Amino acid sequence: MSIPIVVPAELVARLRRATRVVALTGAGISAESGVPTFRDALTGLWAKFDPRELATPSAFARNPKLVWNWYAARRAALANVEPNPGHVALARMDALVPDFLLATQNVDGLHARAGSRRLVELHGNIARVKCSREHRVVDTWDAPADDDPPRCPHCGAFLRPDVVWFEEMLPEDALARAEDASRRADGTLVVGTSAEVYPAAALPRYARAAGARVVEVNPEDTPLSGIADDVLRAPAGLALPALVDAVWPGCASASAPPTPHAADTPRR
Ligand code: BJW
Repeated sequence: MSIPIVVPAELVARLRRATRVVALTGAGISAESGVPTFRDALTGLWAKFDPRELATPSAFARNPKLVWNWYAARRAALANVEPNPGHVALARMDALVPDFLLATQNVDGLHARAGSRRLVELHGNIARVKCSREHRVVDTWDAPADDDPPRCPHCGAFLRPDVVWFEEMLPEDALARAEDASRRADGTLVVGTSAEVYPAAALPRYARAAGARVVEVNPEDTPLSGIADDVLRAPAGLALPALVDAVWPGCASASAPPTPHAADTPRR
């Protein structure tokens, strides 16, 4: 039985008029693709680890093999997942809203695979690997004879995933684009994030201060629920297609590819 999603008429009217929309997504949007969120207990081999404690430079310094293997297992699992209707609905919005930006905290690459083009990845991308010393992205490396992480072909330091761990700076350009879009937005969507990790969690507050309508899509309450004008308490894979269909009737289809407009619009 599917949950009926009620999209308030005032929200429909506001989003239909909106020309500058920014969406912030977190792990929850990929949950329906089968990617575990950070708050979910991990399964199998990884059940005894707290993901938030593995995603730190000190965890990697202490036990590079453990952290490398955790990311390798997640990378392998991602090979078997597909974008879901929530990702597709945001790719549709990219094609429909003149000035749109999707800022994701996710490293899984599913938004790009769904067709989102005006996209910034605030916490990097798990598919890329970089040198842990010089931070140069590395495309190929030799599998080590032992079980340690592979080594940088240039300097011999361990390689690591090109993601942002706690206490590390976010990519400057990605963060600047997300902050700029938020400060100019007239509508903002906050989807599938616990909104506890900064600086990403501050973005909807900038949009709110700029006068944007704030829409949260999350089955659970978050620290941002209190500033949201509308809260859709439903899984993103149901709520986002319903939202897009209510605002732009007939445009939420999962099968229709994004229009050329999105891909051709220069990045701002
Ligand atoms: C669904 C659903 C469905 C389920 N549909 N929804 C200001 C104040 C306090 C602290 C700080 C601050 N500024 C900076 C900090 C420190 C720190 C921080 O924020 N700590 C907090 C924990 C307090 N921030 C940082 O360190 C950041 N760097 C930084 O600020 O640099 C400056 C600095 C330098 C030196 C010292 C100090 C600061 C970096 C943050 C990097 C975060 N990295 C990770 C790992 C990425 C790589 C990887 O994937 O492994 O990013 S941690 C993890 O959290 C990951 C996520 O992107 C991020 C956010 O999690 P997210 O996406 O919200 O997931 P969950 O699991 O928490 O929530 C899922 C949600 O989905 C839930 O709400 C569900 O209900 C919902 N959901 N199913 C819709 N179907």
